[in-house]
Amino acid sequence: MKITTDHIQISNKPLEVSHAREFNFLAENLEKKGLNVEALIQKLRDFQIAIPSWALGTGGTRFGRFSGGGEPSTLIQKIQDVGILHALNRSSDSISLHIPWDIPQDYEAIRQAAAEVEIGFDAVNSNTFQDQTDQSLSYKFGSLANSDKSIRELAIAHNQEVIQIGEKLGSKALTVWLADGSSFPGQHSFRKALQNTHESLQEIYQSLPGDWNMLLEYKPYEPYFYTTVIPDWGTSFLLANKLGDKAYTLVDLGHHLPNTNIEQIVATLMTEGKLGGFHFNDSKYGDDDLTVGSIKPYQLFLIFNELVMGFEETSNPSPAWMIDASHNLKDPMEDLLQSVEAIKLAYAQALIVDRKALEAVQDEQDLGQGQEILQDAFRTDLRPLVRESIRQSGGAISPIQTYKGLKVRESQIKERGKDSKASGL
Ligand code: LRH
Ligand code: MN
Repeated sequence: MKITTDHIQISNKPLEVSHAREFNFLAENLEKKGLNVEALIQKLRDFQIAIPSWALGTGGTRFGRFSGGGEPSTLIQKIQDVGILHALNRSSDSISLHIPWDIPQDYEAIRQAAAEVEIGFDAVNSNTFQDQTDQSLSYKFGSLANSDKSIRELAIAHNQEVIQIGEKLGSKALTVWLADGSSFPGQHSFRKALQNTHESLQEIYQSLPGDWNMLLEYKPYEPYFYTTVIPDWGTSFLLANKLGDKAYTLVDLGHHLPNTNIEQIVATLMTEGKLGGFHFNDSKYGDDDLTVGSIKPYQLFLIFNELVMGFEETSNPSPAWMIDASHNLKDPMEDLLQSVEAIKLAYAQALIVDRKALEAVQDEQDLGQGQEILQDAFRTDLRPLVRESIRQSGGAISPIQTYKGLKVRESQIKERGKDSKASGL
């Protein structure tokens, strides 16, 4: 199914009057606060979030998987689904591929399919946490960190192949999430594992094209349950510094031990100019990969508060914005539309924080007023502003309502069948 401008205009018609009333009321209040509403809208229109190819189907857990039907079973169908999201919210202009789950067979056809729906290719992800059917050596006990040099070389070669695939599609970054670790004390030498990882990453780093970045994703546990070789931001940062200017740390919101202050990690990485990207999702306990903003929306706001300050006060380059979620229960497309909206809302809230006032009360240690200033922004309903930014970009005033109204899932099921399955987790 392809979403046309007619689809958008017809579905926007009944919402235009109420939207205009809500937006004009909000815009008036924001201008009274000295905010430039047009500038806010432009920033929101420019803010694009990459969609993970592996989240367009129904994810599962080890206890079960309940497919919703009509899943994209080919890379072209995945690209078309991201095209549908982008047509609805004009905020998802690229797909992030995972190799080998999404190895292109016909590059020209893939590039053409993407161009037809106005999307590009964001960071490509390597995968040395699963053995492929024809694989000679196993990653069971690790890949880049493995004590066996031939297994490390296999994993290095895989990452180099992923870079070549990304180059043919116009990607500009390689994301390395290393599952390597141990599940029992005594299983491996922490220092040798880290040294092997550094040396392996150095070889991959040397294969990076000049204008590419390497994004090092950290995670405290799973699939191993005693150690992970890159468990936290500090180890990722340490390696990124050792590797060079093109290496950065990637922050997956679900990859933190309970109650970790992620907004402080973001501030520290930006101070060092090493914040390379995000995998947005939400979680209550572990790496739950839930809808962004569904559990801790205030934390998401505080993270964007640090990002907006960091853009003004540091030289950290603009990070790669990506979602990384797994949809076990909701319709994956609805879930992704909700996640993109939550991210844009948090960004909008951070953009209206009265920075001057906040800085002044911080100097005066007026803690109460500091909270008032932040929560005034967080508690301002900016949904009409986000909707207006999407409307001005030719999208749907309510992307989810339009998605449901157009019965997209029903037509995907008719077209692809109830049992079509997407490759991925
Ligand atoms: C690991 C992770 C990583 C991906 C995978 C799909 O938990 O966050 O980013 O490779 O999920
Ligand atoms: Mn991730």
